[in-house]
Amino acid sequence: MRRREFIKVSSLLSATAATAPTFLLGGCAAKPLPGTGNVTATPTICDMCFWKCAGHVYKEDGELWKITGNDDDLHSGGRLCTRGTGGPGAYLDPDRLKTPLLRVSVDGRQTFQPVSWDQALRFIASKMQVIADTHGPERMLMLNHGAGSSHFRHLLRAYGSNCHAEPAFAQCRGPRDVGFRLTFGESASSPERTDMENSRCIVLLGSHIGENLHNGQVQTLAEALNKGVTLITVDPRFSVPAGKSKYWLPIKPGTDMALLLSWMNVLIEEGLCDTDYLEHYAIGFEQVAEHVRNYTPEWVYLETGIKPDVIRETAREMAKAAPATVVHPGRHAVWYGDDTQRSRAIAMLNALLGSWNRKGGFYIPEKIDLPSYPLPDYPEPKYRVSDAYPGKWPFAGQGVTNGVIDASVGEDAFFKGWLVYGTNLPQTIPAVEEQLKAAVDSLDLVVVVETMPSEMTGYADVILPECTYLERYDDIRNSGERSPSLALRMPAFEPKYDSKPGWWIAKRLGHRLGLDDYFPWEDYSEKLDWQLKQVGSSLDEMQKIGVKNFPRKTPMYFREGERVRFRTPSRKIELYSQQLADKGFDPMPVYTPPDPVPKGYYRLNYGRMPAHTFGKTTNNPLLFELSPENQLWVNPLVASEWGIRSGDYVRLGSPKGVVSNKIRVRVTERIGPDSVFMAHGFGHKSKRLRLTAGVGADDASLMSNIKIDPIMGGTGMRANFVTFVKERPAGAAT
Ligand SMILES: Nc1nc2c(c(=O)[nH]1)N[C@H]1C(S)=C(S)[C@@H](COP(=O)(O)OP(=O)(O)OC[C@H]3O[C@@H](n4cnc5c(=O)[nH]c(N)nc54)[C@H](O)[C@@H]3O)O[C@H]1N2
Ligand SMILES: Nc1nc2c(c(=O)[nH]1)N[C@H]1C(S)=C(S)[C@@H](COP(=O)(O)OP(=O)(O)OC[C@H]3O[C@@H](n4cnc5c(=O)[nH]c(N)nc54)[C@H](O)[C@@H]3O)O[C@H]1N2
Ligand code: SF4
Ligand SMILES: [Mo]
Repeated sequence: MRRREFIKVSSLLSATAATAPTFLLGGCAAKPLPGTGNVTATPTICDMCFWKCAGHVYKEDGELWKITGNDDDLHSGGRLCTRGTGGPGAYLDPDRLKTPLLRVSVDGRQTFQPVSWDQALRFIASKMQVIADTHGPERMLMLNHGAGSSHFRHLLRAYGSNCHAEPAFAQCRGPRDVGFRLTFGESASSPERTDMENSRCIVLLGSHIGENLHNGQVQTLAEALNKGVTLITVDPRFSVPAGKSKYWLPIKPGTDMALLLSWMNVLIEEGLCDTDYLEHYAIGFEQVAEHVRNYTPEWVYLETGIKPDVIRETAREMAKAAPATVVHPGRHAVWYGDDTQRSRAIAMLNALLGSWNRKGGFYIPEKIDLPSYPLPDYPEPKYRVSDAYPGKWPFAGQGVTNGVIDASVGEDAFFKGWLVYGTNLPQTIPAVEEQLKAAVDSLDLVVVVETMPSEMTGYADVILPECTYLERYDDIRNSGERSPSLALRMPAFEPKYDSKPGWWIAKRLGHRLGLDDYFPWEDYSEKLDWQLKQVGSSLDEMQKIGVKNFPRKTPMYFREGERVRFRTPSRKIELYSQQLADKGFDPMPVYTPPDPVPKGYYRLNYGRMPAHTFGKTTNNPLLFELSPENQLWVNPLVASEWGIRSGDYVRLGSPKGVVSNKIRVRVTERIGPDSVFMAHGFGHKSKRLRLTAGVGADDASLMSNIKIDPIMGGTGMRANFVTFVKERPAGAAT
């Protein structure tokens, strides 16, 4: 078993060396039997995506051997996915940022110059001080993603700004969380609080779980399938879960709302709703009944292409299994701009089935009450992030990336400085490049904290090289789940090159800003140890075990007949939303047909591939070797019309004249003739990402028709069209 893992890694490495800049796994390749030397195991929390699986870094005689899951970690089922196992590639990547870099002008040309940490931090602190003195600290904005952001959030709070925005909201799950909150008073959480392991019926709309590889979630779906769950997958593409489903509904893209409303119609018309639950907990049932009356399966068939008897049969399947039915809330929910309303429709359907906080539907997450380290209070900021775009997106609840970027353009811009942590905005926000350029032209300071020379670093004044997750402490993992647990990330290695842990950077910058009181620890481990001791553990214990599980203190589901006060204005589940009506929005979701596909064009469909996380792993030598490029799924009819075959390389063009990099074609019946499909995260432009630069196509660059959700500012990305471009245009990258 061990030997096989070893061979796999070493053969990967030798193959990599042929195409990639050479790197070595410490010399363990020379050892005949791995695991026979002095083996140590250091706890970690994977950072290859945002799911946070706990694992161990194994070293043999001090050299990296492998990373595996932590058996005690219920969140990951004790296993890491392909990307998690490829974590060493992030540490060993020779293209990593190695030293702080400062933008300078040499002979009239701008370039980055390596500088010391002292110089870099002095520069940043002096600019931040001027911003605070001249405009107020709230004018400093953080754009961030990932667990490591917490150190910099803390720094900015101490400095006086609570303005931040992350793509995980406006480019990802914002509409879902807002839609669920409007309905149930709570979000669907991350990790999602779906009780799939106890479900008897699971409905997926999009949500290509299996390609979307959030480890624990894939395992619970697999478990449910083993137990004979009825899986209903709604996806225009024959996705991985579609292949495992009892019902695959190949819906016409962009028409899910009609289907959801029709399912509600069937449940209500056929008396299949959980009336006790609704009487007890919900308001607005009569209005919903009236509202969905016209969304008959016959009418909806014309919109969705899903036959009326299939709509009825699947609704009955859901009702039969209810409340152990979960209509999955999805995660990447920014589709057509009416996404909060679509997410509300999903929430409402779950409510009609009585599945919210019932076994097999959704559970009530519980986490540990982990005290914060005693520190001075943060100063009270004068402005909130929403003051940067007054009157817009009333239900956003969090910073909206597009809004804050707009509010950074021009002399009178609201924001004067940015701290960007762990997010690659040029690839992450479609059609943003012009705005980004205008923003960084206006800003007084742009700091980018990164591990890799991503496209975003090209916009920075100062680039700070953070060490990877394998070389640092971060905050304790304490997420709400079915059973509470704590998990530790600690350094398995010294930081490579001149990179530093985030906590160290934040502390040093805090020192230069006179904020020492907020950073009383010499080493972050002191802070973690203090926190752990408050809950009966210690750093010492966690260094040995990595994950500590605690018993639940509260019930996981509503108890029979229990009185519940929901966190909505009415204290009930709001099928009818007065909150939305008061702000001029539809109180119940209304279906709007999607824009039709222009002649000669195809819908640009996109999603995940198992071996990569967006563009953040495509340069990882181990994962590059497994999956070097993305592919374009093309229906055989389309392929024959254009005379293209599997394996050919093509370019795509957008209606705005943008032409993509070359992308390899995969001709397959699994996609319909109105769309093409690719994985997001490829087509990097940064030449310093030497493996992946110019490889594959970037979906974001082809998106120009963006549908902003008026309720919360989400970036609807699915209303985009592409066509095939025969000739290589002048100036194309590859
Ligand atoms: N391996 C891997 N796993 C990941 C990630 C990763 O980068 N790599 N990222 C993680 C993150 S942050 C997120 S947000 C999630 C995202 O993962 P999901 O939430 O699952 O993403 P979706 O956009 O819902 O799903 C994409 C699917 O929607 C289908 N689709 C396209 N248009 C329509 C439509 O109009 N109607 C319906 N019903 N389906 C449609 C596509 O064919 C595709 O199968 O994945 C997570 N998991
Ligand atoms: N066109 C299009 N756009 C999308 C999507 C899509 O499918 N298509 N998906 C959307 C979704 S669901 C999401 S969640 C967002 C995600 O978008 P982002 O949050 O921007 O995620 P990544 O693109 O993975 O960029 C993460 C960056 O963090 C850097 N990084 C990695 N590890 C570390 C670390 O330890 N420290 C620091 N400081 N930096 C690190 C990586 O090098 C990388 O440049 O994108 C959204 N945008
Ligand atoms: S799902 Fe995979 S990449 Fe994401 S944290 Fe878990 S092991 Fe790491
Ligand atoms: Mo996401």
